[in-house]
Amino acid sequence: MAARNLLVTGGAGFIGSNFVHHVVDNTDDHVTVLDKLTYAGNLASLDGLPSNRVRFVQGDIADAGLVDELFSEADAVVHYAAESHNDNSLHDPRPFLDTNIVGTYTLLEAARRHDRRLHHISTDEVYGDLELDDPARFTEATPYNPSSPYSSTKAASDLLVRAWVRSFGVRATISNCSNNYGPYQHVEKFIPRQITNVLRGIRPKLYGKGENVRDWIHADDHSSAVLRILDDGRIGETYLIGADGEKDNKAVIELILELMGLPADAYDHVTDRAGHDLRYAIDSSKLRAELGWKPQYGDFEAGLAATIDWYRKNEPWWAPSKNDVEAFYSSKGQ
Ligand code: NAD
Ligand code: TDX
Repeated sequence: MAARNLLVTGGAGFIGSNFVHHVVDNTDDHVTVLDKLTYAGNLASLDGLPSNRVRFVQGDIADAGLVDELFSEADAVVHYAAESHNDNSLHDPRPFLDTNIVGTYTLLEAARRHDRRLHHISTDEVYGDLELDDPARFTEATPYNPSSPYSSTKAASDLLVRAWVRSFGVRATISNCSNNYGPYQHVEKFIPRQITNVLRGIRPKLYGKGENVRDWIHADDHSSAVLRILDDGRIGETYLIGADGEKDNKAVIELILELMGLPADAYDHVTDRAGHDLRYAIDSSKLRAELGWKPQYGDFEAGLAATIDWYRKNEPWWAPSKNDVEAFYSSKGQ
């Protein structure tokens, strides 16, 4: 395939920056990152990438003029930018509406004007949650039933994409992925919070009883799936991305403690999240059968050990956010 100019929104965030590294390592494509650098964006996540392949533009996806200019220069757009943290959405939902809904609308209008291929990144949380003892997993046919302000704005953005495909012929695809882990994840999120707590001598914090199940996938596997969909996905289709990684939160916190050389019970139970989704689980058969994708990081324990190692070696990357994040959580008894 000829080298493309990709516009990647949210490319200074966790999954977006992993995708930019993946593109540079696995294709000849050039990348322009459009990122507002909110508290969640970190330019250091793009350190070491070649300047003749990756360009950074600071800006808001809801800035129609800037978006218009960048779309005119791009062959295809991969849209990661979002307000992404459920706990923040319970505290202050407004930025979630502005970025996840109005921002996505702004990109869709530009895709329509410039007739550009757009891939929209979304989450399994749009489907709500499953019971712990339910053998079912989410599929592309599962009805939308989001629980939190975050997941409801992601659901809204998915529905806007579908409407712009059907009404205006925009060439878009959607993927809904399960919980990602790996390097460059903000310390507000579950796994990096616990790893950096241990590194700081703070006890890890488990919400409620910790029975909630998440379906973990390495961020690099998410990236390879997105590239497959961008290359060969059918326009207008939704693909679920997952790697059969279901684990309850208690098991994950115990594994982190063991891998870091501490007793498995050296953590605190704290106030549960309001409306806390019980279980997510993805059936990714469609993506695997149609596009021949499969995950490379089959061993969660090995992937987690490598992630712990990354946080050990990259304290300057995460240290500036750590105190503010812990102050926010402790103000809520978490
Ligand atoms: P993140 O919070 O780490 O990164 C989001 C990035 O978007 C940041 O760099 C931020 O500066 C940027 N951004 C926010 N508002 C912006 C705006 N208005 N204009 C331009 N840039 C803006 O999030 P993440 O965990 O990397 O998630 C990326 C995407 O993947 C999101 O769409 C999220 O819904 C989706 N997703 C995440 C997960 C997960 O496990 N983290 C799972 C499935 C889907
Ligand atoms: O300190 C904590 N203790 C704890 O028990 C934190 C921060 C979280 N938790 C629990 C809540 C969840 O059950 O761990 C689980 C994972 O929490 P998060 O990392 O906040 O992720 P989650 O709410 O599951 O959402 C994530 O996956 C789907 C991403 O943040 C979303 O952007 C994505 O859409």
